[in-house]
Amino acid sequence: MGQHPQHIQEVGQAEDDLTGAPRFSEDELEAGRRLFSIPAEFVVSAVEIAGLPEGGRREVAFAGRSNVGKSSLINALTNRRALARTSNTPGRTQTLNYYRQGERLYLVDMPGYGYARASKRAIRQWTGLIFAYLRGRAALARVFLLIDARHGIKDADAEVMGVLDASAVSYQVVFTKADKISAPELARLHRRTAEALGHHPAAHPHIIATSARQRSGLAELSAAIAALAGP
Ligand SMILES: Nc1nc2c(ncn2[C@@H]2O[C@H](COP(=O)(O)OP(=O)(O)OP(=O)(O)O)[C@@H](O)[C@H]2O)c(=O)[nH]1
Ligand SMILES: [Mg+2]
Repeated sequence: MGQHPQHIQEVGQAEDDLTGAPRFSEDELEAGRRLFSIPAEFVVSAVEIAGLPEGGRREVAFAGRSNVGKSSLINALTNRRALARTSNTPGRTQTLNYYRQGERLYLVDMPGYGYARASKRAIRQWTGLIFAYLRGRAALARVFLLIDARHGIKDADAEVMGVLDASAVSYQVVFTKADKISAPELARLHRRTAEALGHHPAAHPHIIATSARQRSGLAELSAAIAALAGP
């Protein structure tokens, strides 16, 4: 089944918690608070890989289907209402947007995938950019793969997971819009998704459930990001 004991134990720990959030120590949570107490700053919007910043910082990217809540989650994490542009209309973010967070880290807001109503040319351009970035960015410490809590993993997500597995890029699932479903539904989704992740070698076994609207799960996600930024 591809599930090793450590995986089962970690998932089991999180299952008691209705948010599905992994448990972090007080020190880890404090590191998260400290990192995000520094104001984030916009750096660049890149339309091609050649336009990405160089210079030794690590980065974490927020990937997911169109409209899943990537930009909203970045705003919630950084405590800014409109650092990243959000919209009801899918396809809002069309470039790789870099935000400096503290001394060592970039947050990267990505265009959404799986949005069928854009022009063929636009879809080709975004998809090319997304996949080239995910496959080949050495500075990328982890991809946070955002999954809408109402929908779970869709085909377009599974395709991206396959690419990340094949490229050995570490990724972690983050549920968004947890405010839209009940606690038992969230617990069920968590179990089902954790089981699916057991088949994906590059997937982190912990899932973090968030709501940008209710500001839930942000402390845990901040702690996970701070751990990647290093001391
Ligand atoms: N209920 C609820 N709605 C949310 C939440 N996060 C985002 N939304 C809504 O979802 C819609 C899309 O949010 P965005 O943050 O723009 O989504 P995105 O993934 O950046 O979308 P693209 O850039 O188009 O790929 C907006 O109408 C948000 O208000 C949440 O936690 N709860
Ligand atoms: Mg966006």
